[in-house]
Amino acid sequence: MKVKLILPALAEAESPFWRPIKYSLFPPLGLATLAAFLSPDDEIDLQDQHVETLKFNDEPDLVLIQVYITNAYRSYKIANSYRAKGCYVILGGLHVTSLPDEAAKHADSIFLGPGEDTFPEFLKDFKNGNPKKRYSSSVRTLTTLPPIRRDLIKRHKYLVPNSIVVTRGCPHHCSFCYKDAFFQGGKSFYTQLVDDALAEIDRLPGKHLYFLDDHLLGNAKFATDLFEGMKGMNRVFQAASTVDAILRGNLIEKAAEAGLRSVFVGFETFSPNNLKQSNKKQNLKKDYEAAVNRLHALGIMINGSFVFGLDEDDKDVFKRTVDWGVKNAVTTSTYHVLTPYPGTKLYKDMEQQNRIVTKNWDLYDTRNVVYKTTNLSAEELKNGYDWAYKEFYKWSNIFEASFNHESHKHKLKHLLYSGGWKKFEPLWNFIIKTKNLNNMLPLLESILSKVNYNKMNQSVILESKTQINTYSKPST
Ligand code: B12
Ligand code: SF4
Repeated sequence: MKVKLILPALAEAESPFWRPIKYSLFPPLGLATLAAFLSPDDEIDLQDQHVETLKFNDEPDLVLIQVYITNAYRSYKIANSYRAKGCYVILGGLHVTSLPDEAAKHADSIFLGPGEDTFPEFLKDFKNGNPKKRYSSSVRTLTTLPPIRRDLIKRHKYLVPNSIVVTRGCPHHCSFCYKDAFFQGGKSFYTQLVDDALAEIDRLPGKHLYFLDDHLLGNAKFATDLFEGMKGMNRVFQAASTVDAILRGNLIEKAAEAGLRSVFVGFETFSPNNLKQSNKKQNLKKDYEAAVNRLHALGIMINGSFVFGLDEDDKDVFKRTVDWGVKNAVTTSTYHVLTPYPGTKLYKDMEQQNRIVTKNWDLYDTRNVVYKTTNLSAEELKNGYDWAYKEFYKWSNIFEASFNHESHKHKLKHLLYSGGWKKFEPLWNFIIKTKNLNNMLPLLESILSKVNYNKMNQSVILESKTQINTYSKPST
């Protein structure tokens, strides 16, 4: 059978803010995961519109499309055109799970939640000629999965071809997060077997890995065993964690020993009321600066995530947040305008309060204001968000933040990583055009090389270890 798997480009692909490098980072891992359930005899074509021009002159038997919120309209168009040719089209992913009735109008079958249990079930039904209209995931396990079809990924087109996920979901329940909606009907946080995860890592060439897990440190037992197993594998990796997990116990030291060199941290807001509004209990009463110091003492760079537009935010929030990041030598900051994704608690609350102002999903990209604000006007929020990005990534601030590190090596790494990520767009575009992106990986690996601890750093670790006693209460 001929099967086509498509990741349509996000709406931003046509906007002036399109940054080709941001969308040439990761290959379509979800689709390569699903492809593993197909037969070796199937003729498979996996296309990612972020890095290649889609071919439409084919007539596959089966078309799978991954739908995110801001590629939804494009996905529906592609689905309609293949259905018009008589191909069987199935849609799945986050947005289909949030709004199944909307998606169902453009598909022969739709899939809610993760696909590891439902896609193989569908394949059986499809072969028997009686596929269902709707499949909802309920069996949540990552054991005995066939190896991801990484051979279908065009590695040279990505800066980070070695993306990997060894857990699914997260133990927390933030009200703006997709997580609860996506995983409803079954477990919302589960892990691979450690040996399977290590085997998957072993199959990946080179040194660098990027864990796309929502919270790699979320299950302490699993993470401890994983990091133990990774020692000696000579890897450098990037991942995501919460402030809480960074401060608790000594898991973060184990992660650093295993090769963790940069971490995405959801700080989101400094206001306790905003944290309560977002049900982000795990951040309440946590000392963000202690977390930052602890990471820096371990030579780990930080990508801080911050949300603007929560109800307590005022006009000063933008400057406060940027200044804090610079002062605390945060390497990169990701700012978001609060976005009520359909299916989330935040969306339901806002809809009840009549605060949703548009349902144009193309605008739900965390750069636009799609709801009625409270303290700030929509214009102030949008301008403040744009200002924060410009301000944080001004050369003077990049230099100042870099120089706030103790070690010279960390200063240099910070400068190269932050400057390289935001300041050389034309160069990135040139490298992408000349198809040399994957050749940049050794440079990334060297920027992520180890910063050796020194006496000063050790004392910071000890200081933060004494502080953790006060924060050690698990928050889930
Ligand atoms: C990689 C990634 C990206 C990449 C995406 C491109 C790519 N090549 O994958 C890039 C960097 C472009 C990106 C950008 C953004 N992202 Co992003 N990203 C992720 C991340 C970290 C991993 C995705 C992944 O690979 N997951 C692992 C695979 C195995 O799971 P999966 O893709 O979901 O696929 C499974 C199922 O969904 C299902 N499935 C999927 N498609 C289909 C199709 C069919 C037919 C079937 C049967 C099943 C099926 O089966 C798969 C196996 O179970 C997720 C977080 C996460 N952990 O998922 C956030 C996430 C998707 N991103 C998010 C956000 C907010 C953004 C940004 C808006 C951030 C920003 N401010 O710029 C932008 C724009 C996204 C948008 N406009 O919608 C949110 C989405 C919220 C939402 N409700 O849409 C997430 C969930 C993070 C979070 N915790 O909030 N992102
Ligand atoms: S901690 Fe992160 S992934 Fe987990 S529920 Fe909150 S926002 Fe979502």
